[in-house]
Amino acid sequence: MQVIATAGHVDHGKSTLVRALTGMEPDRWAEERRRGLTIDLGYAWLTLPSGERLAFVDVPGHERFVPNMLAGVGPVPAVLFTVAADEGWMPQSAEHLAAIDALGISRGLLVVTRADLADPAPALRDAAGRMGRSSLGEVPAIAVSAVTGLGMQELLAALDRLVASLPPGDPAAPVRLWVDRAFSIRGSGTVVTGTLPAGAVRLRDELRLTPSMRPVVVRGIQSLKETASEVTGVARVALNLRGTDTGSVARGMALVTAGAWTLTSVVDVRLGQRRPGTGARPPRELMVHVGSARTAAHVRPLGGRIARLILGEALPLHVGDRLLLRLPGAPAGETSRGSWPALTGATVLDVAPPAIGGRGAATAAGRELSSWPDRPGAAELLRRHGLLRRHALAAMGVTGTPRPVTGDWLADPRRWAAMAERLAKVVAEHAARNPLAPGMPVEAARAALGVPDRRLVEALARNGLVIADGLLRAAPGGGASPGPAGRAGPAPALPEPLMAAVRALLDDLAREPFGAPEAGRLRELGLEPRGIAAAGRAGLLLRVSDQIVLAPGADAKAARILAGLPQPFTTAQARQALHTTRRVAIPLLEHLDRAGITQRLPDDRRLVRRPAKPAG
Ligand SMILES: Nc1nc2c(ncn2[C@@H]2O[C@H](COP(=O)(O)OP(=O)(O)O)[C@@H](O)[C@H]2O)c(=O)[nH]1
Ligand SMILES: [Mg+2]
Repeated sequence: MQVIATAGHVDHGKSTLVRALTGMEPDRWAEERRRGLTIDLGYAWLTLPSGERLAFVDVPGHERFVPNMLAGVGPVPAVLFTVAADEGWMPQSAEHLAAIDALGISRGLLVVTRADLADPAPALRDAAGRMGRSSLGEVPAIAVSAVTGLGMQELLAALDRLVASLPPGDPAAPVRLWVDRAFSIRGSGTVVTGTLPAGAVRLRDELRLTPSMRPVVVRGIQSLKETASEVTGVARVALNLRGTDTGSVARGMALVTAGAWTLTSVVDVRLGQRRPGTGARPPRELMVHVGSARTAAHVRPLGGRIARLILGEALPLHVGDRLLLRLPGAPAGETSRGSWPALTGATVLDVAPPAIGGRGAATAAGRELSSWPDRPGAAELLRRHGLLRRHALAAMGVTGTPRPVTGDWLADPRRWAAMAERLAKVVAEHAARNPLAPGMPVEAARAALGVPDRRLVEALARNGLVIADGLLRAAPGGGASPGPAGRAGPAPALPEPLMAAVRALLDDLAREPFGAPEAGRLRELGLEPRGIAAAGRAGLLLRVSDQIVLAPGADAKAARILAGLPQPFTTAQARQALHTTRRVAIPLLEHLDRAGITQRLPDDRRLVRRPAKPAG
């Protein structure tokens, strides 16, 4: 199936043509039929000679109903453009063509109607020329008369050729069904209709209703009045919904696949290029039309053809979506040079744009976006955002995402490398500011980098940093931190006053290896617990307990001495052999127990279980 919208000035025979082709009445309202005037969208369909089915969305041609016309043309891929032979090109002919052009619709037919009333050739020539300069380009043109039947067979054949040439919808695409009608049927609840451009809807599918994103369940499907269990775009569909009441559904809302669209009220766009007066600045307020939706938008120019739109209502969008921008209250048709046209198109470049600060940032953003293609991909979006979750990128409408850096996070390679560099710097700075701290808390590093997830910090740390107990520091041998190569690998540089105190302590210990300094001596040297811990981590001191500090290797030396005693030995024997006091001997023996060098027996005596590794 395909769907095509009519277009053209009021009374140029659109509804008559649809009626003649389909045998159905597109003007649904009594008022429309009484006045012979299409006010709202009408729907009708036929089976073409080829067997292919074609649905029409018949639009109003009167200038008062332009928003309804746009809601009909918005979601369809092709148009049937009518011009009356006896009237020729008229204001709404121009306005409809401008809308088609702004939406970028490139497929269609020109039908010169009422050919029984005047020679169709001049109107045809004129219209074909104007359409040729629009997104439609050169399209097949046919003169018809609904009264005499002239050209109707030819028109059917042309429609068949057009339908055959239209791209089929991608059945795997996410669903976005713009609601163009919503009503209730007694006994079956809410029914919405719309043009499904792509994707599939099945019975019992759960979809989201924008903008509330309320879940609704499909409990009935009809396409062209036939009941179905599944429908695939392109199609006209009517869905019976559970989970909502009619009062809460209206034209302009959309039924969307959960998680597949970004519901956004801020977008960065490239304004349509087919506008006269290239120097014209966009107005501050515009109406935005997309699908069957319309909303007011505040326009912030970002330089060149790039602008940020702040939408009055959130819309489900993808990058690459085409918007129609309408100047509210502007006269139909094209406007004079230098002023902004009544209708222009815009291409959505970013559906979740970052906040922009001052003028300089705006100009930079505009410059960056100017270089983007109309359908940005993962590379462009990641370059701008740095980091994006995979599902967020999918909801922007980008498929084929690159490999995540961690979890479901995707990163721009250059930004990622810069972040790794910055993390190393932040950690080094933290170490310099807090020489006695065992490392930088991961959470603090996350905040300093301004990244949203600590897993990212962990992934970034893989390059030259280590994390232990939630603390980040330079990896030994990682080359990130210069330092003397001690027995425990390169140690972080310690501040000079601390180093001086450590040297004095090691001098004491060289004379009396197990004569751990008393609290008074430590105070005298200015050695506090944090300093001792830092020197311990640097391998400059051996921390036996919180109070007992010895030179590195003192434990191995003690083990060798104790191995020379008759086994098992008592604490007193050990204390004498080591020439020390109980204050040092007991924590030192417990330290050796923990290291598995000695074993404490139930009677408090000990055995040396294995010779200690040679010192050094
Ligand atoms: N003589 C003649 N009148 C036509 C033809 N097509 C439409 N009309 C008349 O033109 C008027 C407007 O037609 P309608 O289909 O409502 O125009 P719409 O506003 O474009 O939908 C009606 O009075 C039609 O009967 C035609 O081919 N020949
Ligand atoms: Mg009509």
